[in-house]
Amino acid sequence: MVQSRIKKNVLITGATSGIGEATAEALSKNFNLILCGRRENRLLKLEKKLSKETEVTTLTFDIRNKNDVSNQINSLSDKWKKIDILINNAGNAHGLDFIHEGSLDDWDKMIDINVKGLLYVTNQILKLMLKNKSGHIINIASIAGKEVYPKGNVYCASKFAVDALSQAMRIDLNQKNIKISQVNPGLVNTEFSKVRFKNDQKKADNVYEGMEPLLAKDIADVIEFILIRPDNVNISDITVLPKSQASSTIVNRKI
Ligand code: 8X3
Repeated sequence: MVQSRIKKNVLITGATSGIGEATAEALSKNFNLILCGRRENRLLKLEKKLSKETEVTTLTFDIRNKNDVSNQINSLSDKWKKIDILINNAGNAHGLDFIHEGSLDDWDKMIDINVKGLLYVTNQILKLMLKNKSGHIINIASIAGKEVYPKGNVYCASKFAVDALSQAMRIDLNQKNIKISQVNPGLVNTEFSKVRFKNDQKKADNVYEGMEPLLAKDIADVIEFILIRPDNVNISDITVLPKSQASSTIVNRKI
């Protein structure tokens, strides 16, 4: 008889849409899920759907609020506090403007969510992983964390920070049996551009015009691949682009 293995617990931030939601779906066969996000109704809907596949719980919080991050994660039962995997997915772009024309509010949001929020969550989860003496963190960065592009300034800076933090975590946690991986998506058709352009659907559509972008599921599949490697293997840093994208700015568009 094949012995059923105990499923690992995965906590996903930004699970209510895009790459986070697709990752929750992809992992629902073989992992238990802690779905985190700001939009409770979406979390509950996803919980209901994926509960047919696996054990699911949800935490509603905004990663910008360090007290909420700490209170919510600490509210988990002991069973769920054995977090084997953290997927730091929550992140956004706000605006696409020259550095001399950017909005301070947009800059605050990107740094608060993409950098500080990731740190608040990681800080809490690492306490649990260190107690358990094992763990795996996957940071979702971006090609924007590898190359700066015109008007990308602060968004790129926030993703360069994630890149630095992934490297730093890998170094500082090297002796702690905690793996750190990073995935850098290129153009993915999610709510990303709609948020960046403040619900201007036309501007958002232009980003993907004449080319075939990645789907959230394409990134979710890569995340799953990283997670199911043998324990001794770490995919440390991987950039995933659509076929038609050569760099942040070079895209083969059929227009
Ligand atoms: C998303 C990729 O190139 O739109 O992080 O900034 S890009």
